[in-house]
Amino acid sequence: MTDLSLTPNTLKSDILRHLTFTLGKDAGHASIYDWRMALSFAIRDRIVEPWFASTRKTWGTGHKRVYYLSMEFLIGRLLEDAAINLGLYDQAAEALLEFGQDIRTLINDEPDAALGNGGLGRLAACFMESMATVGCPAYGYGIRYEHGLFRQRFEGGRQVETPEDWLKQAHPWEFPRPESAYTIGFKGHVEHKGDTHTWYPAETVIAEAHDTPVIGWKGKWANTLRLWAAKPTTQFDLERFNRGDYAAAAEPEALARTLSRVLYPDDTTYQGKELRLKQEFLLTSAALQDILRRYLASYSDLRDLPKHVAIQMNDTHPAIAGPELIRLLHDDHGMPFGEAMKTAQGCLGYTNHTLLPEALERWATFTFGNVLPRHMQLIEAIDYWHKDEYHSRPHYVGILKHHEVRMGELAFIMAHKVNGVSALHSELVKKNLFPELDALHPGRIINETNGVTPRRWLKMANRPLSKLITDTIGDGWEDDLDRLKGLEAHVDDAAFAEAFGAAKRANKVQVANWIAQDFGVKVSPDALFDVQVKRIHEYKRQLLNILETIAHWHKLRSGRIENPVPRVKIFGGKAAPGYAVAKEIIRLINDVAQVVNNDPKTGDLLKIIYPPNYNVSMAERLIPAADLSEQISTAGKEASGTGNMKFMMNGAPTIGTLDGANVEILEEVGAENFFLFGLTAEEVMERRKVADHEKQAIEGSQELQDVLQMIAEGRFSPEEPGRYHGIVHGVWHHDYFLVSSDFADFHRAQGEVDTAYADRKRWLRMAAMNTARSGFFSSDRTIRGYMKDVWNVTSAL
Ligand code: 26V
Repeated sequence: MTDLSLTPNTLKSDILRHLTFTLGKDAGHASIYDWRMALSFAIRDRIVEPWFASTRKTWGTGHKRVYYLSMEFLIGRLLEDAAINLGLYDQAAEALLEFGQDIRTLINDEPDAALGNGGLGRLAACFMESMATVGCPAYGYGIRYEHGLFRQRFEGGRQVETPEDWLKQAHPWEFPRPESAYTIGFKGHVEHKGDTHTWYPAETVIAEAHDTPVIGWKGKWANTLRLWAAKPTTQFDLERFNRGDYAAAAEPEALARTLSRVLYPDDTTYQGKELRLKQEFLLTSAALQDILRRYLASYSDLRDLPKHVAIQMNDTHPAIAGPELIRLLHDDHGMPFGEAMKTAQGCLGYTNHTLLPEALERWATFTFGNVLPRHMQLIEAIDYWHKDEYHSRPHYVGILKHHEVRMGELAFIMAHKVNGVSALHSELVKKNLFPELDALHPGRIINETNGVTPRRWLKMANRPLSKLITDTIGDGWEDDLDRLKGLEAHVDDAAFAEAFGAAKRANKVQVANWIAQDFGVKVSPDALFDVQVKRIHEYKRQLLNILETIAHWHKLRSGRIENPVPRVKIFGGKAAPGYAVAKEIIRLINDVAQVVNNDPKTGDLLKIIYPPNYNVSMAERLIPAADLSEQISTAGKEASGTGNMKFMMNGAPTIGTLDGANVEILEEVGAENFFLFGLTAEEVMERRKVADHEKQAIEGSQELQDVLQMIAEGRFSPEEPGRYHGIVHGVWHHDYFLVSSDFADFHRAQGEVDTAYADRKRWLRMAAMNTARSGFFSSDRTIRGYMKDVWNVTSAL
């Protein structure tokens, strides 16, 4: 075996070798980009061995494999994560120093791979890392979007989107696999002869694999993230080109590539666009063809597929996996339909990530039947089979309703396990989303509470705290996060508490410097850093947060607060480009920031910062510097949340509602370390029935009245006083998300935050308790849950 002993010297010579021979650059003339690529290749070389070893072992032992199908993998930067998991970070830093290079500069030069919208995509990325860490043999399957999530700028406070182009520079982590390519069909017609069904697609594209190795903690195991790029089946048309028709000659190529061109940026409303359906089928069909090819290389009886293959559908986006697997088994391999059903169900699991009705995928049967004619027939057959098998009353339960294909029902019926992503959410999936199907299939719906990888979100993102943790309880916590409990014994030790505070302060100083440099606002690192970062959505209630901020400002300026606690309110997040209300809220936050940040009366006591283009890297910067985690969604609406877990791990107490995983965070951390407010999910349902709940709530809170009045009068938009009439009117008359009803209690809870923060000893204890009790929220725990309850697979380590 090649000797990959990892001394700084070999790393150093490998960096130089790659700089010279891979990049063709001389050290004297190399740019930051060149050095970053050279370092990335040197690190990647060290991933390849464990990657091969893992793959060989899985083939050798015939271990069951997990296939995670997801339209989104929000992986962010990979260099630092890989270096840390391989234990190579310090050596790399040292080697680079000898070349006069700063490793941080190189790390920050890497584009942030934003192949996802938010929570669902980031969860998939955390799962990939955890599956590698716990030694679960797995492939992630996704799409290699040329353009990830758009970049966000602010112009006059308004969001402006520009295309993202992470692939403009070479991506050092992937291996193109042109030999792993599959034909994907669309449209056309189906011919039936007896029991044989043949689909003749009218359009075809090629899905070509690009593999990125995913290395687990300490490099003990590595899996593959396989992303598909769409390519034309018909090559460049030379004849047309020679005739001088240059545009037409390139047309098939351009059309095919459209399929993997861009990530859909709207995660709030489902739109029923043909291109999106094609993307979903591209991912799913390519994945399933790849899975069957791999299976048939070792086994021949397809009925045994569930013994060796577990396929997880990340939401309904790959739910076409059910019919596609049946098509492959039944149409292509001649398995009887009923047996194909059972086989597919044995393999498939479905995770639901949202209850919001507008985000549930429902395709018009017309669109669906046009794009995927054979799958449309199979869905009718599945629906019929299910009704027949379970004697369900047709008008109650079904996939097809009102000329639509309901992907949630399809995924449910095709899966042997369906899961929600937090305890509360899973109960609501049973009660509100699939009550009839749950009754027909008791036990199929289970819970797997989300988690996040502590390697990226604690070890890597928060070095000062990681060091303190290791100094206090030793190492080993990184892949056994329950050990953080060991910190509890120290929370009342003044020296430890101060060290905890010092770690937090170091992170805050970094953020304060960045804010000063990039946004020209001076903030004090001793102020309370209050952070709300996530996609902008009405249910997440950034509006509640900014309204309360205005109330606080109003109180401050009128001198009604004794010994005020200085606060920095930090917002971050993108709105879907077509989501007008969300964009209004962004503009309001920016307008309020303008006024507040320039108010000499309040000065350093209150600052509002909204850095544009929130992404994974910005999260890694902000979360370790947060004192307070804002998790204030209308109860019953946030499926889980995962940011909430990252803040907790990094020692930021939550101000939050009883929603999603907040419920479990509260349970773990204890009420004394959590700022709870707001209506419960049940109270929310009741409250909405009150005809004028908005009016009642607003009239019950002088503060809220004043705030709405100030906005309505144009206090924050003097050049256009009517700018926010829509928002104000919404709170008064169409407050579906109950901003008004929860305002007063939120305001009260924020006051308690101030009181707690002013008592330094109490605050540090709370903060440390949050870290100490966050072990449950490691995605290793989540993955082990899926392995046992859904996938029936063991660790290969
Ligand atoms: C929905 C749609 C609708 C159709 C078009 C494109 C598209 C893309 C993404 C989505 C995803 C919405 C669901 C989602 O992101 N849910 C979030 O999942 C997190 C991980 O489980 C969870 O923590 C968040 O609470 C939940 O909002």
